[in-house]
Amino acid sequence: MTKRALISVSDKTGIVALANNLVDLGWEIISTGGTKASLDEAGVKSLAIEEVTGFPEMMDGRVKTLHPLVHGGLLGRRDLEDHMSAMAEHGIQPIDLVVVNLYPFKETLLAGGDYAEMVEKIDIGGPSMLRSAAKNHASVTVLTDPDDYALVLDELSKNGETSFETRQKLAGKVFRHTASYDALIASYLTEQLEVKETENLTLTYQLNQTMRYGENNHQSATFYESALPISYSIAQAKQLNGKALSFNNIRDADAAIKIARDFLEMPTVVALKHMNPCGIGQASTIGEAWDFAYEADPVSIFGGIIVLNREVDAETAQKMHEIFLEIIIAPSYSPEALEILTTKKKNMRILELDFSEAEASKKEAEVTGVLGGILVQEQDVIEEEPDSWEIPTAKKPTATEFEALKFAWKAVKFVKSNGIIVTNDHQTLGVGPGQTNRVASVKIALEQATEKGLDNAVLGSDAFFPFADNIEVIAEAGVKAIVQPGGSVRDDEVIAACDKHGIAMVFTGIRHFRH
Ligand code: 93A
Repeated sequence: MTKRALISVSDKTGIVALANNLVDLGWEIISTGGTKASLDEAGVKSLAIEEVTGFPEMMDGRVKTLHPLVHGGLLGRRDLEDHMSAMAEHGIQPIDLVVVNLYPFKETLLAGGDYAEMVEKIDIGGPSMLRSAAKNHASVTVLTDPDDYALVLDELSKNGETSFETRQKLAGKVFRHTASYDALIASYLTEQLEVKETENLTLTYQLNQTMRYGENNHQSATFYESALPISYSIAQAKQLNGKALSFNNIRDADAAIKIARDFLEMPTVVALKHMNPCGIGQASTIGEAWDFAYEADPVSIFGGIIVLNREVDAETAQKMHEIFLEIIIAPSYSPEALEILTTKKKNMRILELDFSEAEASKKEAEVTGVLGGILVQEQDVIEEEPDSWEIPTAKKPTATEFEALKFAWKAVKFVKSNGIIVTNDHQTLGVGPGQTNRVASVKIALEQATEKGLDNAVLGSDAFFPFADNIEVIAEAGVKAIVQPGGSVRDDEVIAACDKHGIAMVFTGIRHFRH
């Protein structure tokens, strides 16, 4: 019996060639309205769906393929006598190949489609045919992606049929495709209501790339990006030079980008190592901001991840070229800068990422994994109100100190807990990340900062000081202003220690743990 293929596609890429090849192989083509128009135009013969169902397409196409003559032809088991006789009794002819891609829901959403348009883009007949065909992959081949057309044509022309393995693989792809399609519709409809994203998260991710390895080279790893891309995320960065990004690169780059987007008001350079900032520098030019970020910790920056929030000029490129860096990310590079950076540095990863649409941190969902589950929380975003910070100490911060305290508070949020940072008003001077007791973090940050000199230096702590011992260490180093959330049962002792040493201390009332 003549084999039949049903083609009903929104994305018409490659279908003329596919249909032509199928006709040459002796197949009969059935197609729906718009698809048929494309095939007719190209001179490829096909049967209109109405000729198969005996029913007109109706309700603006809402009902076109939802018919037992279609679904019976897809679902009937070829290996069962009673299925075959039911088909014969009802005049159902088998359909052996389905080519369907769905209404462009995501594309319409990205293009700003209004609510009524979005509702019309909910495909019903397409997913139904895909499910029927995929369920019956014992006999039916199902194509959702133009990239797979060549493989199927190749098998058909060589063997007259596709292999079970290919049909099974394509069926799996169908359910991944419809699952993410449905998840996107679910998020869209849910978003219309004022519901917390963390309670209604529909995971709509698509494959971005498979990395050579994960955190270590015996771990395999894959990067999925959100089905609705964020323009300023690492997944969207354009790589101009160097080796592919590794698992650790992607995490570090993401962490650095998140910091950079909170410092957009001035030229800023963020240097990051192992998920912690090792230098943040802010200035009136990007070159000077680089100097500050570099001088913040010239040791840790070696092999670091650098994010600059303004175009990289030749002078800045020259300075960066002199040391070994793992990744550079910036909105753009002057041609000379790119030339300098790539000279003799084939491997250095240089990426372009447009920050123009980035805004300061938003309450996007943040996902982490645990064995057997995932944890979802909002990003750590809260409106900071320096004007209403409480100052419980006798000494009040000077205006210069207050500016530095604001900078320190913005930066310490990105340091792993227990996180301590020493800064002036435009540059980090010492970072003490991730120690299991706070006084150890204080010591690390102060030791680094002391080497550079403590001019106008202040100290920020991501969470309260549980004991006054921290203040003794800070006082001994000579730092004169502190910002921290407050709220410890021993706040009185901590305030008393500050008063004893003439230190000004600010309570923000907000904690910024980052584990
Ligand atoms: O509105 S639908 O859900 N109703 C249907 O019965 C139906 N059958 C196929 N949309 C339906 N389709 C979709 O139409 C396909 O999934 C494809 O996206 C599109 C192709 O239509 P045309 O060939 O008219 O361009």
